[in-house]
Amino acid sequence: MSILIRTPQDLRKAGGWSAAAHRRVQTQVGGTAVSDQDLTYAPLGFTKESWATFARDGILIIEDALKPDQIQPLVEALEEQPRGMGWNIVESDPRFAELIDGPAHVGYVYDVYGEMLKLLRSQSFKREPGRQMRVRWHFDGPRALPFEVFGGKAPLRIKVGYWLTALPHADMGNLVYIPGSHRNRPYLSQYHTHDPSQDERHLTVKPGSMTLMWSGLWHRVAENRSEVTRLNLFYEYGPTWIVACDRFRSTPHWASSLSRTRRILMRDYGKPNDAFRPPKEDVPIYVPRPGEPDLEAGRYAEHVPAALRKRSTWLEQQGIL
Ligand SMILES: O=C(O)CCC(=O)C(=O)O
Repeated sequence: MSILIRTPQDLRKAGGWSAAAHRRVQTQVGGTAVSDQDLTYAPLGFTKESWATFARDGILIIEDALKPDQIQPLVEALEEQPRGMGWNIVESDPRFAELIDGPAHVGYVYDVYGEMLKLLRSQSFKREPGRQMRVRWHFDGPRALPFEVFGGKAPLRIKVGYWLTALPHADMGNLVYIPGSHRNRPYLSQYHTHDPSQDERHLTVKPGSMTLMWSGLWHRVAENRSEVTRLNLFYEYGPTWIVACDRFRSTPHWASSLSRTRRILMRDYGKPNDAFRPPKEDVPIYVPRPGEPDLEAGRYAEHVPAALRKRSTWLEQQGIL
C-alpha cells in the first residue's frame, strides 16, 4: 500500500511515524543521490505550538508516548537492572537499545540537533519507597559556565524521560521542577538543598508518558513516601561535539551489532575530530521529510561533498533560530 505524503501534515493524517515515517525513501541529499538501503526520514517532532510551550516552560509533557504493550517489556528490563540507578543502559539490554532512536522522541531531538544528533547519556531509575535516594536542586550540565551562557534560544542538551509507573500525586519520588527556570535564572537560593520553592511543580504523569527537559531547568527529586517504586528512563541528547557523560567509548562488539541509525547516534568515534565533522558514511542520518524546505538549495557548488555541507534543522526552517 502506498500513501501519498507531500507534507508533514499528510504524514500526521497518515497516522504519524508508526504508519509512514519508516517507509523507505529514495531522495537527493545535498546533490548526492542517496538510494541507500535503509534511509528513512525522521519521525515528526515539534509543532510550532509544542516548541513554544517547551521554550516557555523548559519542559514538555506528552501523554501516551508509549503504547501499553511497549511499557511492560521496559518495566521488566528495568526491574532486572542490578542497581537503583543504571548508566549507559543501552548497552545492558536490547530493550533499552531499541530506544536509542525511539520513534516517539527521536523526531523532537532531531528537530533541534539535526545531522549532529548524539545520545549523550542513557539512564534508568528505580526510586524505591522510603529510600533517601533524592537529588538536590540543580540544573543539568556544567555549573561554572552553564550552557545557557552561550545563548538561550535552544538547549544544548535535551533530556527525554519515559515514565513507566503512575505518579498520580506528589511525594512519590517525583521530578520536581520550576517551570520557566531555564530562562535567565542562573542562581536559585535553594541550590544544593532539598528546600521547597514556592514556584515548584511535582511532575505527575500516567505510565507511558514522555517528558522533554531543557538542560538549564532547575529541578530536584522528591522523597518517595508512597508504597510504589518509581520506574523511569532518561535518554539525553545534544550535538556530537558535547561529551557523553555515561561512557568514554562503546563496547566494540555491541556497537557493531547496532542498526546504522543507532550506531551513528552513539557517535563512538575513535578520531576526536569526527565529533565536529562526522565521517561521510554517517551523513545523512535521515533524509529530508516530505515537504521540508531545503534552505541550502543552490548554495553549494557541486564539488562540495554532502558531508561537508550545512543542513538546516527544523528550528532553522521555522525561523526560530
Ligand atoms: O530522577 C529524576 O527525576 C531527576 C534526576 C536528576 O536530577 C538528574 O539526573 O539530573
